[in-house]
Parts: sequence; structure tokens; C-alpha cells
Amino acid sequence: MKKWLFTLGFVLAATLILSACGSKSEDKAAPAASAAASTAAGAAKEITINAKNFEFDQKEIKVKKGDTVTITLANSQGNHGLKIEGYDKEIKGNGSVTFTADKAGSFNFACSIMCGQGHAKMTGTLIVE
Ligand SMILES: [Cu+2]
Repeated sequence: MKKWLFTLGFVLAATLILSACGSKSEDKAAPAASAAASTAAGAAKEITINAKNFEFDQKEIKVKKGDTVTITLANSQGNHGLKIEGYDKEIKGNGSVTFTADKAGSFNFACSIMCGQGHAKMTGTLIVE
């Protein structure tokens, strides 16, 4: 019985030590990786989206986290806007907006000017990886 308890204790201790070592090396690796990512990924991305009745020519925009993103909206037909949910960025009519993609994930964008029958179809996704 005592031997069994000792073995159990040893296994628990070994697990704790191993997991402590594991998390330590992760902590060490994480800042280095993110520092490398921010220097490497802090690129300037310029994206032009053309809008017409009733669609955007790009349904999916992909950027990397940390990128400085400039989105330009060009209306070739009708008058449309572009609003990115989650980033609270909006372009009304022709124009552009610049922001840092500091949040990863998928963010829906949509036309923000009531432009007519197909307004609700004017959507897309900004993907920040
Ligand atoms: Cu619209």
C-alpha cells in the first residue's frame, strides 16, 4: 500500500515537473515568435475593392495580423459604402481607410449605403490570419 502511494506520488511529481518545464519553454518561445511575426508581418497591404450594383469584386480579403491595411473603395456603378464589422471601419462612397489588423479572425464587411434592391447581397469577409 505504501509502495503504491509512493509510486503515485512520484508519477504526480514527475508530471508536474514535466508540465512546468513544458510551459516554461513555451513561455520562452512565444515572445520570440510574436516579435518575429510583428517585424515580419507588419507589411503594408493595399487593397482596392471595386463596387457596382450589386456586388464587390472581392468577396474575401486576406491579410496577416499586424499588417497595416489600406482598403480603397472604388464605385464603378452606383454609390456604395463598405463597413467592416468588428473593426468599426467604414468607407462611404469612394475613399479609403487605413488601419492595423491587430485582431485575428473573420470579419464580415458589407455595403453601408442603402443602394437599392441588391444592397443586402453586397457582403464579403476580411480574414486576418
Ligand atoms: Cu448598398
